[in-house]
Amino acid sequence: MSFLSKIKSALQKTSREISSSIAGKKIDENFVQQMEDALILADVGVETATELTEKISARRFTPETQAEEIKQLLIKEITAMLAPYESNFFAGKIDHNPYVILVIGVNGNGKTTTVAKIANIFKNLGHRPLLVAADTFRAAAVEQLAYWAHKIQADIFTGKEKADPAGLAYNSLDKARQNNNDLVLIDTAGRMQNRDDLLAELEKIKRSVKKNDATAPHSIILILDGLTGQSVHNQVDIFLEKIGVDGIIITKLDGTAKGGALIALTRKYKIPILAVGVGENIDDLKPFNAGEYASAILDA
Ligand SMILES: Nc1nc2c(ncn2[C@@H]2O[C@H](COP(=O)(O)OP(=O)(O)O)[C@@H](O)[C@H]2O)c(=O)[nH]1
Ligand SMILES: [Mg+2]
Repeated sequence: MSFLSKIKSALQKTSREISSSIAGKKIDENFVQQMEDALILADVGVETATELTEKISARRFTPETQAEEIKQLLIKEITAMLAPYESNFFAGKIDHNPYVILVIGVNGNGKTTTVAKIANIFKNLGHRPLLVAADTFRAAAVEQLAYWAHKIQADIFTGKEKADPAGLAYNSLDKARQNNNDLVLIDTAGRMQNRDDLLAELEKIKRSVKKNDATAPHSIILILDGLTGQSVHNQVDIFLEKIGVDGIIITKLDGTAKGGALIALTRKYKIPILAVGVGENIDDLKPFNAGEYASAILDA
């Protein structure tokens, strides 16, 4: 499946909702209300939905105005809103050696899978990633990363079961230098006895990486699950405050009708969207492009 059609099909559930509020409708106040509702249902956020609707209304269209015209207008507005949060992550331009990426997020959000997907992209660009299994509490987590490492023929660094993740993270930088890995991807745990424990552990990992290289971690990527809904904002709040977040990746856009959540997130936090996850396979991580995304959620 081509790159664009993959994004489009991933966002089909979202676009179906929005498009059906527009297509073939007589353009009147009722129409505008329905469009606003559809945008809110797609989780673009009430504020943004209202703003978009007002922009459309301000055009003072006639009943003859074609739905297609409105669609194009929405695409233009959404693209403009999101364009500042595109990133060139996929260009693979890393400016440290080794470049250290810390991957964080709640359990089940897609961290381990996304680490593998990122590694694969960078590997195909000629880099030499090292996957670090810092979720040492669950043997299954290490096995999952090892499975992917084997599959994409990338190097992996693991510790003994229940090894200290911070110590492992520290050592992984030495390992990368010995091994000539120019990219270190640290996969972390998402669940602990409680939230404070998890955050304390992540802080410790960050500190120990910094002890090894004062400039590291060079990027902290927060993985969010596109199926989460509004509580995703709580997750961002917590990780942003306690650990810091340089970029966001939203996974599982293929399964959600709430693909608009990305708009609300960027407007609130102004953090770049590095990529979007559109499936479980290794090549199902796509760069985030504002125009493509806007077209996809409007099925254009
Ligand atoms: N459909 C879909 N599933 C995904 C995506 N990303 C991850 N997953 C699945 O979500 C589940 C949890 O992923 P995992 O990487 O183990 O999450 P972690 O607990 O954060 O490490 C797995 O079954 C993945 O295959 C995505 O973009 N789309
Ligand atoms: Mg995991």
